Amino acid sequence: MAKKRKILVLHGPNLNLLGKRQPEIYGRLTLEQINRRILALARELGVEVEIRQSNSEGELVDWIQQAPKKFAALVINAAAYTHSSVALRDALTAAGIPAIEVHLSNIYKREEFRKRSLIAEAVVGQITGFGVSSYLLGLRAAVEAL
Ligand code: CA2
Repeated sequence: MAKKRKILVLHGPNLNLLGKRQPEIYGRLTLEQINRRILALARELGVEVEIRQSNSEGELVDWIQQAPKKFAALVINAAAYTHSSVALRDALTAAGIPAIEVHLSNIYKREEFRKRSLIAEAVVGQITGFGVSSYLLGLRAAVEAL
């Protein structure tokens, strides 16, 4: 598939633990189940999606830097790095392709430190608080941005 129909979905640190702990905040779906839903929607929308997860800030930065070569847009749940990472923000700005920020929980209804997203100014927009639907809405927004 041509690059213009390819979208990269990135999951940040600890999201590999989904479904095992804190279901009251993050829901009961595992990351694999979330990924299956994303891939099913991608098929419906006629786009190709590649999904990656990393606990490492540097690896996420590398993937974002390389993204424009292969992908037309990206969807990112930067998890805890949302609130701390100037490196991710700079990488998203430099990449120059549309990025959609997503969160399972509503980061504005939680602890004070979660209310600040350092990447927010580097993305097209943010979808927060809709569980797995945040990713699905994020994918739809990324397709709109293509
Ligand atoms: O709501 C979201 O999607 C978050 O990005 C999730 C991050 C959190 O740091 C952000 O503030 C909001 C945490 C992901 C870790 O998920 C876990 C899942 C199960 C058990 C422990 C952590």
